[in-house]
Amino acid sequence: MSQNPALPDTAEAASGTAAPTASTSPPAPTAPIDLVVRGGTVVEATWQGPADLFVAGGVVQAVVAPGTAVPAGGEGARVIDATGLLVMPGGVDPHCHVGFTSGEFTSLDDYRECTTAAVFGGTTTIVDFAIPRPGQAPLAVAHAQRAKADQGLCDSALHASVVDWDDTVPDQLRQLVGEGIVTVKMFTTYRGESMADADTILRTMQVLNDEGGMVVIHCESNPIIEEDQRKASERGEIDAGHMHTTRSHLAETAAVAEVLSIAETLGAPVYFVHQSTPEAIDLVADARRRGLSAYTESVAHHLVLDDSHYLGEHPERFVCCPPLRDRATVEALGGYLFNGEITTIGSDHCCYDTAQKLEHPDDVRIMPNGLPGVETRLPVIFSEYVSKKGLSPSRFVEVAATNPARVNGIYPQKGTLLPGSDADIVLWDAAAAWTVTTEGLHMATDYTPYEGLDVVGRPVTVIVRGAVVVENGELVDATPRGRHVPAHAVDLTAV
Ligand code: DUC
Ligand code: ZN
Ligand code: ZN
Repeated sequence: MSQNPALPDTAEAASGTAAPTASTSPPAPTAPIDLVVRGGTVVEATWQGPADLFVAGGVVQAVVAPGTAVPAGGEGARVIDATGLLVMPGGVDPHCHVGFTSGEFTSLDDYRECTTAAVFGGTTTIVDFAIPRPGQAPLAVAHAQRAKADQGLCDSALHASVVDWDDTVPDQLRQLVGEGIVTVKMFTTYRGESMADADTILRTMQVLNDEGGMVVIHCESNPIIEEDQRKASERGEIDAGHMHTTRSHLAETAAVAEVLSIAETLGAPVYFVHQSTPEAIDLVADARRRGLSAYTESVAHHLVLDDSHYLGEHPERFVCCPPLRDRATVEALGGYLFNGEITTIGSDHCCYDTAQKLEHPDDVRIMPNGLPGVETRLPVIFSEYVSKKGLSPSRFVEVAATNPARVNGIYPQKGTLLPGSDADIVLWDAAAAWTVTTEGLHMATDYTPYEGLDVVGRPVTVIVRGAVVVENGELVDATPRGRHVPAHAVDLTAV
């Protein structure tokens, strides 16, 4: 529960301190127990309390009362002592670009590198994007990206993407949904790259709505942005130091309003990525209250960092879209984390380095935009909101793991510790104090936007489908065991 009286928790999280439904006589496991996590405090989106976990064959078998004996056959199980630690479902990052090409730049990591950083940060599932370059077909691009999943240290799912409409797109979308790629990323901006027009957005939403899929969309009004950029360029203010003045709140709300109107016309679900302003979130929350399945994702950097970084020594390292906002906006955005209006938190991880950013230091229109963040998403949000502001650990799990799995159609395989779920588990030291440094992280770049930030709370041991991959902060198993996780039709009833 929130300890900040001004900021109520969601109803779900508020009821979440009830005793766990741990059983003293667990159901007979389907295989001998091979892993036991003992002595910790299990945190799920709906409850937290002392409990032990039984795992067999990479799958959670039971959540049991502390000290419950392992059923016969499991005498040789490995036992991990989680005393003093939180035991949470591994993080699910709903917004993670791996080796992402935009304009002339490709972000620097591959699946092995990105998922290595992910597991160090407590994330055990990433959702990547398959975004066609001009002229490419969505289906082929998705197949090519999906084929990389087995290079990962953890599992991944995929958003497809539609940029241009043609007669083949409906069948491609149906095939994608049939194969378990049910979310489709669209952009209202980046003309000539990934921008889709309103017709294409409407038609894509229509087909996906019929098939059980969902559009996930980057909303910034391209005409407004291009006009603001033109004026900024005339003033000689189109460099990284002016990034925050080139993409306005209004550009975001205008595009959100238009896309919501389309979704509402169709009765189609829609998920807004990286919402960075209270006005934009309010539009989505109001639509939800009118009965539309509309969802807000915020990303970690918008919830923590502000636009003062554009005035610092390395403004290019903070160039992202939407840009970092002023401190008052960041604070207001945080309130939506407490009041339940933010559905998920992603990273919008884009692993560019400083040299790439500085190829065009004076023009943010061609500078690669995006921040590295797959590894820092969970620690930074836990520290800023759970440790420092009293957000409940259950709400943290809800936005960082459970809801991302739900809206992406991969729950309850991912995002929970329910029996039958993949044993993706993070043991978390809520009291560990540390300082974020580039050297201490594992992303394939030369900087972190959180350099020098003092943080409380970190993952200690990370388990991927029953295998201990990170132990006491060290990578102990680099086996590329990642799999592509096919999604089922999105079930939004519980979100
Ligand atoms: N925003 C970013 O900051 N990076 C990648 C794409 C995007 O929309
Ligand atoms: Zn985006
Ligand atoms: Zn993105």
